[in-house]
Order: sequence, then C-alpha cells, then structure tokens
Amino acid sequence: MPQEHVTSRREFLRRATGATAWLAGAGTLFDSVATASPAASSKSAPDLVLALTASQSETQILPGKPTAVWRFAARVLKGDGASVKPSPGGYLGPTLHLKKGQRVRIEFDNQLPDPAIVHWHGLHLPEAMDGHPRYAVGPGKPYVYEFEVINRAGSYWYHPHTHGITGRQIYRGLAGMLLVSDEEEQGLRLPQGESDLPIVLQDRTFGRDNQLAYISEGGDGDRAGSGMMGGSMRGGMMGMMSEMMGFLGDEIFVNGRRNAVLPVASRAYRLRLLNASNSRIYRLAWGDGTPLTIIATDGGLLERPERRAAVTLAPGERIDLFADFSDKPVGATLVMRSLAFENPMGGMMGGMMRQGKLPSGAAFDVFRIRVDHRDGRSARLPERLSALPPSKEKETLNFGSPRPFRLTMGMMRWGINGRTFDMDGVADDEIVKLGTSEVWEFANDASRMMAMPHSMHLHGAQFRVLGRTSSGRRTGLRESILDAGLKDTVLVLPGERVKILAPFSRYVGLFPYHCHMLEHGDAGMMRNYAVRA
Ligand SMILES: [Cu+2]
Repeated sequence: MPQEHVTSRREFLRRATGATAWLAGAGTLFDSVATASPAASSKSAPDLVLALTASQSETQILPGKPTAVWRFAARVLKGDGASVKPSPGGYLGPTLHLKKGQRVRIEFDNQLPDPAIVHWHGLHLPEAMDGHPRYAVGPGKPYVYEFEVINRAGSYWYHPHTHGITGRQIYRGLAGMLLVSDEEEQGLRLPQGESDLPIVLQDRTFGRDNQLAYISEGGDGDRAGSGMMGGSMRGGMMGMMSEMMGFLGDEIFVNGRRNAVLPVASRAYRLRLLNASNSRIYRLAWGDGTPLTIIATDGGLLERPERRAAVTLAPGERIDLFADFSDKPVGATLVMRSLAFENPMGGMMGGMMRQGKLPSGAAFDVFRIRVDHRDGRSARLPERLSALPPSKEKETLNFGSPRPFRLTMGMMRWGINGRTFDMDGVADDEIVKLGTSEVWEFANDASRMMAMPHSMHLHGAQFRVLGRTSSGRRTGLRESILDAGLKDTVLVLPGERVKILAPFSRYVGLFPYHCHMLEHGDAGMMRNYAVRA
C-alpha cells in the first residue's frame, strides 16, 4: 500500500471522531467477501480509494440569493485520477467511473446535520456495503465501503438511503452517477469521453428566498397561487398530499440546472439518462419525432439497439441513448420532450394531484441539445451490442407460481403485502435461497380511492422482466415502457401485474426492496428480503 494513501487514511480516521467498531473491522471486510465469492479470494489492497463527503453547501441557481443544497464531493486517494469527474454546474455529486473487477474502497464522511448512508443503486454488493438504512451513520461519522465491482458495464448511481428521509436528502441534492465500464463494452467503440454524457433528470420547486421547497417544509407562502394547490395550501393540504402521493416539482432540472442546454459537437453521443426525480415519471421523446435509439437500460447494454418513438422512465430507472448529431449544422437545436400521458393517479386523491404547476402526465421540454461546433468524426452503432446472461426461466424454483407481492394501501400508508418497513425484520415469505432464481410478481390492484404507479426496486439483484398483464387500455405511458435488458427498477402501473425473474447469487444477507417513488419508500413502502445459504 503506497505511503501516500496510508497517510490520508490515518488523517481520515483521526478526523472522524467516534469511528469505532465499524472502522476497526474494516480491514476484515474483504475476508467476508472472500467467503462469499471465490473470485474475490485474494486479500489485497484496493485498486481505487475514494474519499466521499456529503455536506451542506450552496449554489447559484436563480439571480440573487444562492440556493442552499446538500451535495456529495469526492476525491481520489489512490488509483486512477479519472475515476471522479465533477458534475458540470448545479448541485449533483461527481460522476464516479469504476471498472468491472476493480476493488474499491470508499471512505464516506457524513458532514450533514442528518444521519446518512450511501446506496450504490444497481451494484451487486455484500449486504454491509449496499447502504441498507440500518447502517446509517450520524453527523460527523464515517462509513467505509470495500467491495469488488462485479456488475457489467452500465449506468448506475449513488444516493442516500436513510430511513424515512431519503426523499428529502436526495431532493436537497444528494445524488450522482456511477458508471461501470468493462472489456465487452470497450470493444464496441461506443462514443466515450466528452461524447458520453450523464443526464440526470429531476424536478424541483422554489419557495421563499430562492430556496428549494419540499413537502411540508414551507417556504411557499409567497408563491403566486396556482389553483387550489397554490400559495398557502402547499404546506398544509398539499404537503400531506405530496407526502402520500409523491412529490412533483414545478420545474425540471437537468444535471442540477434549470432550462438546461447541453452543448454538443456534430458527432455521435452516448446520452445516459437517469430519472433521479423523487416521484415524477417521464415519457421521453425527441421533439422532432426522430425515434430514440436505446442501447442500454438499468443493468447495462441491450443485446441490440431498440428504436422507439417514446420511452417511459420511472424514478430510479436509466436508459442510455445513442444519438448521432453528425448531420446537424452548427447552431441546430434538438429538444428532448416528455410527452403527455394519461395521469396514472386515479381515484379521488389522484384527481386532486392532477392540479399544480406541472402535474403528472403534462407535456414539457426536458432539455435542449445545441450543436455548437463541427466535428467530422462519425461513429457507427453496432447492430449487436452485448450478450446478456441467460435467464434460465424454466430452471427457476417457482416457475409458474410466482412469489406474490401486492402493492397495498392500508390505514393511508403504502405497503407491500400489507406490511410496512421493519428495519431488521423479514417475514417467512421474504426469504430466498442463495444460488437460486425466482419469479416474483408485483400486483398493483388499484382501489378506487388510491390508484398510483409504483417504481419497484430490488437491491442485490439485476432481474429480467418476464411480462406484464393489464387491462390493455391505452394510456400513453404503458405503450412507452421498455422492459428489455437487465433491470433493477420496474414501473408497475395501476391495475398491472408485472412478473420478474431475479437471481440471488453470491451474497447472503438482508436486502431492501421498495418503491423508488421516494415519498412512498420513506412512508414505509419498503421491505427486506433475506438471502440465506
Ligand atoms: Cu410507490
């Protein structure tokens, strides 16, 4: 281990007062990985060591008073200096670039006034490295992650996973992209470097003094009224509604900036879109009607590019687009739109949520691409991108009788099979066996009072979507859903049943599965499942 790293690590430990048992045990973490995975058997120093902090900050978004935000910052303590790339402007955390097979240590330092823990969304990790809310550390406390990157190349992301306050913490700015590359992907010569753009979609509302306003945090008293949801209604009735139905911001932010314009050259790009909004669903399409060329979903490259007029992107989901601007003149602009769709929030409550400045299902511009210089280079998109691991559907334990997960509403609280989150708890019907695959079925049997889409996310597994059954009624949203490739998050619309095939490999332990509409998850629409040997 290089001396330089030892020094900075000691420094970190000294600074992080109160770091006790956990840090003392950190040196043994690779042992526990090793017992679970033969591939990680050599107990060696990590290839990459990052320091990651979360702290209070401010940024200039509107003219006048800066906006208070919370943000991640990272620096490389050891290894490839290009592993951390700052997010351009805005408040988002830097983009982390990891490689498959890399052994990584991330020394997280919580400088927030809140407890916090970081989840590496989409990565397959040992339980203690995955950011389960029970590992949250208090203000001023560290948490050391050590893991091997075993995921295939893909667009993943990181965000806090603190019980009950994840929505608020992400809303204030705590999120960043985490890109994994591998040899298969490198061989394809897809656009990279400056031609590979993370595009993080969020929605935000400004309240008093240019500050971000969230649910019942107030700050909206001086806003111009927008119907019954405007003005002073927001903190009270609207706050309660948002808390239950999910927060929708008034304005769209891309990479932490509003009215985002992304300057490009006239060449081909890889656009990595992440929906990091609290609860908003997008139905993305190019403004000029050009089909979207999708090359990857949550868990990495598709077998072949998919061309679609529009694609639905639910909270937590990612799609990578291939976009060739080589025939565009300098000065040309192209708009990414979110197309109108039938508001999936039904029932009495859903009717109320159809109001507000930017209701669910409204059409709006998401961002603009502007060609600002010429570049002769053109890139060819291969027709075959990747070989997905075989899904072995017929070999699953319960093929034909899926494990049922009803998305429920009881006592005005969202739940799963009628239960809400229990920090260490797991029910008998939530235990799976290491080394097996199972079919799970999420059933969103909407009631008349409450019909909401849910964006279901599993930690610890990349799954396949086997199919969805629904009434078949056209809503716009449903027709645009892309279930291809490996997924870790899947949208389940009201009235739908969605079947997935999930493998439980490599690591035993307790892993959360939950709705990624952050207000639903925070309200308890989250459970553990246990992987046992
Ligand atoms: Cu939900």
